[in-house]
Amino acid sequence: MGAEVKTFVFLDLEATGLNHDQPKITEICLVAIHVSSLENPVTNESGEVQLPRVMDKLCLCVDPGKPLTQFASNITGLSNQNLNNSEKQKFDANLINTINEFINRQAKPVCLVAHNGFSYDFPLLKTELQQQNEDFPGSMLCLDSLHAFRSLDPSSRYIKGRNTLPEIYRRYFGKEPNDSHFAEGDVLTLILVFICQTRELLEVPSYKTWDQITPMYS
Ligand code: DCM
Ligand code: MG
Repeated sequence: MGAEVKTFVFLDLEATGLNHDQPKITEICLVAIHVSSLENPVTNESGEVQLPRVMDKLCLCVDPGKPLTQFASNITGLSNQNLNNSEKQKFDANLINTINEFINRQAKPVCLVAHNGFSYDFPLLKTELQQQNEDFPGSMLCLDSLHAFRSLDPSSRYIKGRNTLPEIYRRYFGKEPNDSHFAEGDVLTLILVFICQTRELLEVPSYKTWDQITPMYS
């Protein structure tokens, strides 16, 4: 199913907390990359994989309209205070329009990719869309890179801390990722590790369609 995907839209959300907190989004980042760039990675003089030159990015901060947990605020650097001081807008019909326009500019079919996306980012995004009486097309593809990396690494499936984004990044690049828990930082880290294994990741059958995603809460 995934073989004909033309554009991968890497996605990360920051939010007020975890699933049981019924979180609201505080930041969203989408970075769209054509499959040709993923399949032909560029390396620097030291042989280290680089981000593709051609990337479309959409990164926005959002007023969640509810308190962040102290922990979420500590790790993301976002707070009700700094979001309010900058007069950020809520996750509203305009934002959904902006996201749709961004996705519609990409060569289709498009597949959304998020790390732990099936458990967190996609259900939360679906909840936010449905709260505005909106949704993505049910046929839109999505892929959870955590599931895909786990399928490449079945023996270590249940090792605690294995295949988290920072752990995979440290394994491939031998250093800490930049800007963890910033939506853009997490997306760029995801793209870099994805590029290291694109071919293998796209061979594991881990796609869902958007209509298979259940909202986190309603
Ligand atoms: N989050 C949390 N507690 C954690 C990890 C994450 O409350 N231990 C919430 C806040 C983050 C969001 O999940 O904004 C997304 O996580 P991440 O930054 O890993 O993408
Ligand atoms: Mg993040």
